[in-house]
Formats: sequence, C-alpha cells, structure tokens
Amino acid sequence: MKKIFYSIMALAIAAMTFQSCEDVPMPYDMPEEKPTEPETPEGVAEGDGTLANPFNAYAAIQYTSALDADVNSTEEIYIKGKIVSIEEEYTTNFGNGSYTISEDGTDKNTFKVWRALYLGNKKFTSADEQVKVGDDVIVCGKVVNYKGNTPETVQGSAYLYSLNGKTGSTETPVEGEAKGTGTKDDPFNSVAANKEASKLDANAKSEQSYYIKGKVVSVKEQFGTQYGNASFYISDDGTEAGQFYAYRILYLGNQKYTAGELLNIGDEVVIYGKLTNYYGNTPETAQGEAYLYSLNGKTEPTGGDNTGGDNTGGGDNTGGSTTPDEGSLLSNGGFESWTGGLPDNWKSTSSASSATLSQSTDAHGGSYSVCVKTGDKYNKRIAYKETELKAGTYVFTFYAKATTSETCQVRPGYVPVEGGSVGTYVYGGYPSITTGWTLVTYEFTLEKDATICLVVMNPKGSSYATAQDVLIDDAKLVKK
Ligand SMILES: [Ca+2]
Repeated sequence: MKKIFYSIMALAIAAMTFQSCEDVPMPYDMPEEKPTEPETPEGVAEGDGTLANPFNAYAAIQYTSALDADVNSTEEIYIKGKIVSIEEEYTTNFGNGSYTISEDGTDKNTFKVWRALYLGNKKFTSADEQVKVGDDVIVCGKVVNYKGNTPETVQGSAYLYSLNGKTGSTETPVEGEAKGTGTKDDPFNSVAANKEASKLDANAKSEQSYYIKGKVVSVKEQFGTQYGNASFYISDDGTEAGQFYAYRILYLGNQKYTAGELLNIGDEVVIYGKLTNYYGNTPETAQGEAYLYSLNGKTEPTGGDNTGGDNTGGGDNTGGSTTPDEGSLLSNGGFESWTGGLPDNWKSTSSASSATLSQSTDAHGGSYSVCVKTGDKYNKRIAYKETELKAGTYVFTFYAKATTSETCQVRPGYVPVEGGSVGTYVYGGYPSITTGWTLVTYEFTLEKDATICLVVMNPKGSSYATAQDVLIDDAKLVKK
C-alpha cells in the first residue's frame, strides 16, 4: 500500500513537472524521466556555493528550494557534481545544454542544470567537447525554484565552469557570436573581427588581411575628398552590439575617395584589410591598411571609371625602415604613415591640434618627418590623438630640427581632454633646437587615469628664438 502511494505520488510529481515546463519547448520525452526528489532524507549538504567550496547537488537543492517560487537567486552559486543524464546536448544553434547532476552520478538528489552556457560562459561551438554522462562538472550561475517545485539553474544566467577539471579560457568575452573565417567567401562578422584583433599585442598589426562584413552602425568620419578615408562602426544587425571599428579606411578600389556614394547607416559593407589592437583595448582596422571592398554589393563607385577591382594586395606598403613605435604607446611616431596629406594619428578631435602640418623628406628615421608650421605671432601645436592613459609617470621623447639657421625652440607637453574639451595645458621647458636633430625628453606624471593629447608647441617668436617651421620625427611615449 505504501509503495503504491509513493508510485502515485511519483506520477503526480511527474505530471506537475510536466505542466511546469509547458511554457518552454520540451526537449526530451518525459515518461522515462524520474522525478527529482528534493526531500530524500539520506542526502548530505556539502559546500557553501563558492568556487573554493562549491555546493554538492543536495546542498544546491536545499539552497534553491528555500527561494520563493520563480524568483531568481541574487547570487551566483557554484555547484559540483557528476552528470547523471543529459536532457539536451550542447548545440551550436543555441550554444547551451541541459543536464542533471548529482554528487555521485546516481539518480539520488539530482539537480537540474537548465540551458546553461558552455565553458568560459560562452556559447558552445563545433570545436568544443560535448558533455557525457559521468563527466565531473562545476556549474556556476543563478538558480531558481521553478514553480516552487523544480530547483534548477536560470536559463541564460548559468554556465559550465569546468568540465572534468578543465575550465574555459580567460579571454575577455566578446559580445555576440563570432562568425566567418575572414576570407572573401566567408568574411568575419564584427564579433569575429573584434575577437581576432583582440588576440594581437597592443598596437601590433595582423600579418594578414581579412574580409569583414556588416551593416553600418554609425559614421564617425564620412568619406571626403580632403582625407579620402572614413571611420565608422559595423555590426551584424546595425546595432551597437558587438560592433567593430573600421578606422580611416580607404574607399572602393583601395583608393582615396574622390567621388561616389557616401556611407549611410544600415548600408551593408565588406571591408578588407589588416587589424590592430589599439593600446591593447580597442580592436580596429590598421589605419591606411584597410579599405571598403564593397558597399551594398557594389565594388566600384557608382559612376566611377577608375576602380581597382580585385587588387586585394593592399596593405603591404608600410614604408619606413625604423620602428620607433616598438615599446611605445604611440602609433606612427615615426611619421611614416600619411593619409590625405596628414600624418596618421597626429590629429586631435579636440582643439589641441592647431598647427598646419606637412610631410618632409628630411627624416631622422625612415623616409619622412612632419613639418610643424610656424604661427609667427602665435604659438601653434601638433597634437597626438586623444589617448587614454593610466595614472603614472610617462616619458615623451622625440627629435626636433630647425629649418633655418636661426635658433628656435619647441615645447613638449600635454593637455587633459574631458568630454571633447581641452583642460589646462601642461608644458615642459623650452629646449633650443638647431639644424641638427635634437632629442627632446619630457617626463610627466598623471595622478589619476586620464584622457590626454600629447602636444609639441612650436612657439611664436621671442627674444630667445626665431619663429620658424620645425621638423619632428621618431616620437615615443613610454610608461616609466
Ligand atoms: Ca620618420
């Protein structure tokens, strides 16, 4: 009689469980499934739910059963156990899996892991190892007492922390799903491009060029005839989620823009070029080494007649034999890369840049230096683009050269930039510059993290110096 009673109870619980899952797709057949038995007396709760001391399945059941029905736990807990059964294998489609665990792999005191992400709190990919019955796992996430009778992990808020002792990689998770291999036939999406660029060392460039496809999210700098390039963000669906920064890229045909259709938000584009990991925290295209391969399916400018078609070899002409950027926080400190008549990166968004710049073939290193024009009666500045720096002491060095036999001076410094506006300029001394290349060294300390523009002032004439154009080359910024 007692046995029959328990069987009826079991059926009743099974029926309840069945109902409780009605509003989610049924992943498996229920009839063979034994109901969970949260009240089984012989269980022993172990652990405190931390990574150092994870709950066993029984402790997780107790913890979760104490929650109000359908209220997610505020804390993420770690639960350790062996897989008893697999209700949904991990799939690349949804990237998650559902399985039941217990302390010893038997069906006593089982805890349900419901649609949990894979190792590293990421979606499962085809390269990942499938889970099996008997696997030792630690699961991390929020839990819920579903309908007040089914303790389980919260869908989308839990993941497989370790599988048979192996944990996920420590790479920073990139938002969204990476797709594509970067070839013409299988271009990267924005997430894959971000991922690939994130693998690079700070300011390093990828060796090969990639195709990246997406929709225009926003346009930071539109194509124009002055510089011939554009900067914009792309993503899979045209929203900011997982967007990738196409930085100063050339137009269709790997050429400077002269005429043709401009970018519009939502346009479908394919870009081609090298990647960089700017300062180790901003994946983007390597400037001057990427171009717009196609715009809404067209690879030639509308009405254009001189397009490069399939000349996808772009990007290998990185002139310059010296590498002043090695170990430096600056990129193009040697003034070897130029776009639209301006040295790449040496232009601030704020008003820090004030001098007229031109290319000079009188170089300290490589082929070029920058000529900072005099303002005669006004101080003029060349500024490096807005840069986020951590608190600390920095050393800014560069070579400077006068363009006349008269004595001249330069003045190194920086200015904090907040909300696009410059603060108070901070300067070093006025070293005298002659017609030989002179090394200028300027040390400064930031008390807190700040966005700044490095500047070199070409001062107006004074009793000490004659106002004149000055050449600058091989600039470096290093943290002490
Ligand atoms: Ca140079």
